[in-house]
Amino acid sequence: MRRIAHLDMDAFFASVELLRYPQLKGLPVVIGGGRRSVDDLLLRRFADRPVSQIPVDAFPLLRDYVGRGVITTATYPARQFGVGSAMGMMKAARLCPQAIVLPVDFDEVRRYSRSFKSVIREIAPVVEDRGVDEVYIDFTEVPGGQREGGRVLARLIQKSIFEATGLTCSIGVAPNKLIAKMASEFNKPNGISIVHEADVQAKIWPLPVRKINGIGPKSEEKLHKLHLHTIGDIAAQSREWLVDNFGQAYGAWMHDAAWGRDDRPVVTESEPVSMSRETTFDRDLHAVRDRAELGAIFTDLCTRVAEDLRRKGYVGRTIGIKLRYDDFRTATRDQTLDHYTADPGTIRRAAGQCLKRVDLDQRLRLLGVRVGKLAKADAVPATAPEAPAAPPLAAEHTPDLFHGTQAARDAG
Ligand code: DCP
Ligand code: MG
Repeated sequence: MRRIAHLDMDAFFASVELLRYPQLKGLPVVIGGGRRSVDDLLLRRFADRPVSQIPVDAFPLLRDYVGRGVITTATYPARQFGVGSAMGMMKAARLCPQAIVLPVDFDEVRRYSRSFKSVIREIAPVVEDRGVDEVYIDFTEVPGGQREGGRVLARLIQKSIFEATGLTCSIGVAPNKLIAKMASEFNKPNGISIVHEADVQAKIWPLPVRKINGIGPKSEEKLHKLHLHTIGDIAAQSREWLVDNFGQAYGAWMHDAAWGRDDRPVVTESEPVSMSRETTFDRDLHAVRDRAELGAIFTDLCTRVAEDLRRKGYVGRTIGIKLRYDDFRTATRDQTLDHYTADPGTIRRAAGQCLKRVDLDQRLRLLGVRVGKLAKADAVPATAPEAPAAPPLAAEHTPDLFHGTQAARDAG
C-alpha cells in the first residue's frame, strides 16, 4: 500500500528569524519590506551584546513601517489578527500595528532549507524537492512508514528536524501526493494528519475546490459559476460533464482529483546534466606567448573534471570548452563522442579539438572544461575505445593543445 507524505515547514521565513531572535517567540512577527537595513540598524545599536539580548521593544513595528510592499509570511500569533502572506504592508499594519517587522534573509533561509531536507533524506531516501520549504516523501518502503498509517515515521521526522534545526513542520500522510498535500495543512502548525483512502469523502470533499493543487483562481471562478464550490461538488459530476466543460485532459484530471486518485510517483532529485571545472587566471594569458602555462592549466582542468565524474560515478559523451576573453566575450565549443568516457586523456583530446575551433589571438581570462550528456557509469556498457587509446597526461603533450599539432589532431 502506497503511503506518501507531504511536509511543509511552519511559517518558514519567520521561524528562521525567530531562531536568531528567540526573544520574539510567541509574538506577532511579519516578514516583509525592504532590505536587511532594518535590523542592520538594530545590530549596530546593540553591537555590545549577543543578538538574543536585544530588547524586544527595540524591534521595528508594523505601525511605524513606511513604504509599500507585501508581507511574505507571518508567525502564527500574527495570523490571529488576520495577517498573512501576500497582504499589503499597509493593510497588515491596520490589522496588527504591534507586529514586529523583519526583512527576509535568503541566505539563512536557504541554509535551513538544505539542512532540514538532509535530515529527512537520512531517514527516508525517496524525497521530492518542491521548493524552499516543502517536500514529498515516499513512506511506502521505509521501516515504520506504514505504522499507524505513517504517523510513527512522521513523528520521527518532525522530531529529528526540530532537534537539528529548532524548526517545526507539518506533515500529511496519504495514499498519494494530491491528498498528502492537502493533509499537511490540516493540523498546522507542528501537526500530523493521516488520511486513508476511505477518508476522502469525510475529509476531502467538504474542502473548497481551491484546495486541490492544480485548481487555480481561474478554474475556481469557472467552477463557482457552475455552482460547484467544494471538492465534493466536483466529485458529484460525471467525468463526461467535466470533460465537456473543462476539456478532455483537465476535465478528466479534475474528476480523478476530486475522487482522490493520483498515481504520480515521488520523483527524487534529478540527475546532473553536466559537470565542469573552470578557472579564472591571475593575469590574462595568451595562447601563444603563455602556451606552456595554459597547456598545464588545461590539462589540470580535464583531470579534475575526470576525477569529479569518477568520484560521483558518472560518464559523459559531450566534451566542451569555455573561454572568456580579456574583453569578457565568451566562447564555447563542444563535441559529442560516440562513446561515454570519464577518462582524463580522452576528455583532454576532445577538449583540445574544440580549442582549435575558437579564436586564440586574443588574451584569455578564463578557461573551462565541461562534460555533458551524462550517464551513470554502471548504467552504460563499458566501452573498449577509451582504455587503450588514452595517452598519458605527460607534460610534453600540453603545449600542443594550444597550437593544434598533428599529434593532437590524430589522437582524437
Ligand atoms: N513565500 C513567499 N511568497 C509567498 C508565499 C510564501 O515568498 N507569496 C515564502 C515565505 C514562506 C515560504 O515561502 O515562509 C513558505 O511558504 P508557505 O506557503 O509554506 O508559508 P509558510 O511556511 O510561511 O507558512 P505555513 O506555516 O502556512 O506553511
Ligand atoms: Mg510552509
